[in-house]
Amino acid sequence: MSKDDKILKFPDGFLWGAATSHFQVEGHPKEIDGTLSDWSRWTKEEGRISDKSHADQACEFYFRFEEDLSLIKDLNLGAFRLSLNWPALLDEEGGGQLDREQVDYYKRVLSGLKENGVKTFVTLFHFCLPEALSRAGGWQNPATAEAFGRFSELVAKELDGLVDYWITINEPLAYVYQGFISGFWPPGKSHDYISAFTAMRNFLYGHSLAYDALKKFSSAPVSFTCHWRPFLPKNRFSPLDHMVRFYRDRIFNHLFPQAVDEGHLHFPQPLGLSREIRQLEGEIPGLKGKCDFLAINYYTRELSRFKMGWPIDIFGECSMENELAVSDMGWEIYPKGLYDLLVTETLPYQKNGDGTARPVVITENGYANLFPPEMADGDWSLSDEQRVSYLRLHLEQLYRAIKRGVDVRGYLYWSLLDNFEWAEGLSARFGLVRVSYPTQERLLRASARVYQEIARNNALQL
Ligand code: IFM
Repeated sequence: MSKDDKILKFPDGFLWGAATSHFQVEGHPKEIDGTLSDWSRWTKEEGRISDKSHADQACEFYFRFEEDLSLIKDLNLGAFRLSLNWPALLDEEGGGQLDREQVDYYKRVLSGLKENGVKTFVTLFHFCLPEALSRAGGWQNPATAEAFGRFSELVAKELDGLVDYWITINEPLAYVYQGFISGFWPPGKSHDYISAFTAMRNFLYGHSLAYDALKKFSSAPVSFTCHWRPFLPKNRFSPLDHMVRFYRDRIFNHLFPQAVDEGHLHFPQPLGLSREIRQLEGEIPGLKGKCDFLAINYYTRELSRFKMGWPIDIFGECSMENELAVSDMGWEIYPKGLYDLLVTETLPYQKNGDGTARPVVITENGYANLFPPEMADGDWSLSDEQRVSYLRLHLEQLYRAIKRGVDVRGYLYWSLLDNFEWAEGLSARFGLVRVSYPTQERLLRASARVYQEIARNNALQL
């Protein structure tokens, strides 16, 4: 291997960044009494969060963002992804306006980033609904999509110029899966496929409305993120495991981007034989082609398997038996999946309707360890070799894909900080930066220092 082979140089202008979302980091004071959003209520309900923690303080980003902006700068990051707290942004007086104090807060955060030359990625829906909309049926109700469109217009008017990339909806299929199939997230339904498919349709409708609303005021590119997961049959000799793999892949990975590109929703057969599902199919007016860049979140693969039972469930289940090393989330580490999805599986979505190329951004990728929330001091977890290895292996695959001609413009590590990991609470730590929750002390992990160098050199040294 020559000296040059050991340094993987990324394209000039490649964006190195980190991602977060509001509920997971903000510790927003309005969330504390549990009435603002579905998630603030959910965290107060018995048995919802596995380590019994909540997000009332989280990383106190709402109060400490200046410190965190300095971290972003120190780490040489050129991009940062955050999400807007839709519930907190709505004016309590009603009247369909935004709360001025909250708008000012986001303006300060975004201006701070831009003053440091950091490109801003802003997500409009990252899993949290205003409580009133949630009580009125949430994403099962098209009124939520319409409210989302109106909200998007209000923020676009306010934040135009401070946002470089818009993301309307984060991981719609992960949300639908957890909210309507596993039941681990609000609204807590389990194996309710009709509600899940109804929510998908409304997400598509909401995305279309939000896209138009943003475009009225902003020239920044707009997309949604896909949590992309390679599905493989648990037993490659089992036709039933292959069948399950096929349906899980079609729905989880392809349904949303395909519907956006085609402008209408259709489910693989035999789902369309059900009258209720058939009614959800068809054109979504105005949706076609509303995606300016492909935003991919990638973590792991899934081994799918058939499950005996009646009625027969073509979606089967995810096998709990792993074949590769796993993170503390139980997620198999499968860097090659990132390469495969970039060079093969997402190819149809890397083109606009007119055949021109649609660029790709990796909007999340990261590794979690579990440590109890109350660990405050000591040398725990600063030496995070597994995260360093995960990061490097994935970047190597990303580099290979770029070399093969895939137009990837940036990579955002999930996450800048340890934060509130939904049903897993504060224990699942994804951060480059360790957060000690009782004290809120931030300390750079080894991975942060490795990433800092990669970003500085725009290169990965093997
Ligand atoms: O923490 C989440 C994030 O909110 C959405 N994507 C996956 C991450 C890790 O589970």
